[in-house]
Order: sequence, then structure tokens, then C-alpha cells
Amino acid sequence: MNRALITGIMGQDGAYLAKLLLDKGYKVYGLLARRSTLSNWRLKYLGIENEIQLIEGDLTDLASLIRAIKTSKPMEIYNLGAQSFVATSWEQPILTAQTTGIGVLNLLEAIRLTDTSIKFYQASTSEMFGLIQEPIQSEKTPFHPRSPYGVAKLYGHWITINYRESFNMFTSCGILFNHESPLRGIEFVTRKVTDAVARIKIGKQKELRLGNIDAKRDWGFAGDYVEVMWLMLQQSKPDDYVVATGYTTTVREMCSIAFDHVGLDMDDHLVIDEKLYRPAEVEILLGNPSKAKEKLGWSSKTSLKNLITMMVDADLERVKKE
Ligand code: NAP
Ligand code: G4F
Repeated sequence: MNRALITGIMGQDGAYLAKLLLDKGYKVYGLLARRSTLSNWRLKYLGIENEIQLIEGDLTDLASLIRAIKTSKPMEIYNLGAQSFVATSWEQPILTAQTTGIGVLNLLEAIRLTDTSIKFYQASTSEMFGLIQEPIQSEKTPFHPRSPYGVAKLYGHWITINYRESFNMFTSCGILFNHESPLRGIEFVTRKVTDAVARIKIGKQKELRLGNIDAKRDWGFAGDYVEVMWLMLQQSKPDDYVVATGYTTTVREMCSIAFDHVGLDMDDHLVIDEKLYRPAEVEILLGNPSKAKEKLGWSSKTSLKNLITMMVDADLERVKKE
């Protein structure tokens, strides 16, 4: 039986990936960072909370990672754990560096010290392109991160490549562009919008406060994107891939899809709040997923309209039950 260890299993991608691997017959282990309250709502939402073996550990604690590997004996490790919210990375830059950057090194060292035959997936990000150096970003586009998060991820990206080149380890990076779902954290802009639209529709909220709505993102569906993580570790050679839809849309337009879906006028509820602007912004992201299509046979299946309406519908259900 294939065995996989997922860090960040309680997050959006961790939950979808765990479901995908369970459906493929894997035994799935998840690294559980200690919190005062267990937040396994995503695993529950997917009906898999009892099918996963959780192992206590933290990306900042090398010994716990070694123990987790010795307990789970995985063939594949997916490193999805991170402080992943860009805005928070200016408030907690050191924690972000330790978790999102050095955490990757800790995990690679844990593999190096235990079993170098383990295949490793690193959750790299389009945020590394930051101040974009090319209008459409591919695996060859130079990086220019714009946040402490982006800088930490860039370290994680290069150290993963370095361990591949130095120790002949099977390590691959997925440079994923923004991906969303009903399981997205409420602090990210799509879910903030779809949750607010549901609350406004039901009469529980009046306004929605947003920052820079001119920013553009290449948004896909997380359920589609976890497939590519698995595909990357099934190849004969490790490599790095851009994962994107190839379309970019403003926050404003994404927001109007959500309001339109429930028959509300966005202009009656949207308030621009300059406090939500970031110290340095990533104005636009647009990925070229050709390599993933050609080499992995993968392409994004869900349009932004279908994604946002799916999220609004899920939030309407949730808000009604509250
Ligand atoms: P997410 O929902 O924020 O999940 C991240 C997970 O990491 C959470 O379960 C979190 O646990 C865990 N974590 C935080 N600190 C940890 C630590 N010190 N040790 C172990 N686990 C820790 O993020 P996501 O959207 O699923 O994204 C998955 C990964 O892909 C992240 O690395 C993210 O940076 C990257 N990424 C995401 C996107 C995107 O658009 N979603 C795009 C590119 C790359 P708690 O919740 O308990 O803190
Ligand atoms: O939804 P966001 O917070 O996502 P962001 O910053 O693009 O980061 C996400 O995608 C990255 C991949 O590119 C991941 F690596 C990262 O972990 C995360 O998943 O913000 C999207 C855009 C930004 O330009 C932001 O300034 O929306 C703009 N925005 C405008 N008003 C807002 C808001 N973002 C948030 N979160 N909240 C607002 O009120």
C-alpha cells in the first residue's frame, strides 16, 4: 500500500489532497501542528476525518519531523504546511520565515537523515513572481517577491531544487497560482467575498470592506490543483511546474460575479478601506500552464464563474445553518 505524509493537512489543499490520495488507495498520514482547538472542519466537510492518521509535529521542530517520518514510513511527502496568508507576513515576518522558509529545510533534512528515496513535493507559489518580470509567467520567468511570505517561499523553492541537485533526491516544486474553493480560509479575498455575499443576501451583514480591488489574479479551483501535486510525484524525474488557468481577472470582477449570482448590486454594499491595502502589492499574476499540460497531461477544468458560484452556494448553506 502506498503511504503519504501531508504537512498542512488541516488546510484547504491538505484536505483535498488527502481525499484524492485516499481515493487512490493510499494510507494517508497528516502532520498535526498543535493548536488549542482541533480545526478539522475541512476533513469533516469531505467526510474523511476518521480515515487519516494524524501525527503531532511542527515544521519548525526538526525532531518532530524525523519522528513523523519514522512513524509513517512514507513513499511520498507533500509539504503544504505554511503561514500562507500574505498580509500576515508583514505582521509576523519572522514566524513566516521560520515556518514557510526554514520549515522546508527542516523537512528536507529530516528526509536526508532518514530515507532519501522518499519523493518530496514543495508547495511553491506564484507570489514569488511578485513584481512581474514578464507579462505571462512560466517556469523560466525570473522572480521578484513582494512580501515576507514571497521571500520565504522563494527560499523554500530554491532549497528544494538545491537538495535535488546536491543529493540526487526526488524533490519537485509546484509553482501554483491562486486556487480557491468552499474550503478556502475566510481571510483570503475570494472566500471573504463569497461569505459576505451570503450574509448580505440573508440579511446578516450590510457591507463588504475590501482593499485593492484593481489587483488581478489567475484563480483556479483547489480540487483541480491537488491532482497536479500527485502527478508530479508519479513522473520518472523530479521537475518544477507552473500550475495556472492562463486567465487573469480583477478582484472587482470576481466580486461582481459573486454579487450577480444572488441578484444583488455590488455598488450598494462594497466599501473600499485603505487600511486593507498592502505595504507592497502584487498587482497582476497570469500563469502559463503549457508545461504542466504537455508533460503531465493536466489542465484546469473549472471556470472562475463556476468556482465563485460554487463558493457562494456553499456559503449560503453554511450561513443558513448558523
Ligand atoms: P492553508 O489553508 O493556510 O493551509 C496551511 C496549513 O499549514 C494549515 O493547516 C496550517 O495549520 C499549517 N501550518 C501552519 N504553520 C505550521 C507549522 N509550523 N507546522 C506545521 N503546519 C503548519 O493553505 P493552502 O491554501 O491549503 O495552501 C497550501 C500550501 O500551498 C501552502 O504552503 C501555501 O503557502 C501554498 N500555496 C497556496 C496557494 C493558494 O492559492 N491556496 C497558492 C500557491 C501556494 P493551522 O491552520 O493550524 O495553522
Ligand atoms: O486572496 P489574497 O489574500 O491572496 P494572495 O495575496 O494573492 O495570496 C494567495 O495566493 C498566493 C498565490 O499567488 C499564495 F501563495 C498565498 O498563500 C495565498 O493563497 O489576495 C488577493 C488579492 C491581493 O492583491 C489583495 O491585495 O486581493 C487583494 N485584496 C483586496 N482586498 C484583498 C482584500 N485580499 C484580502 N485577503 N482581503 C481583502 O480585503
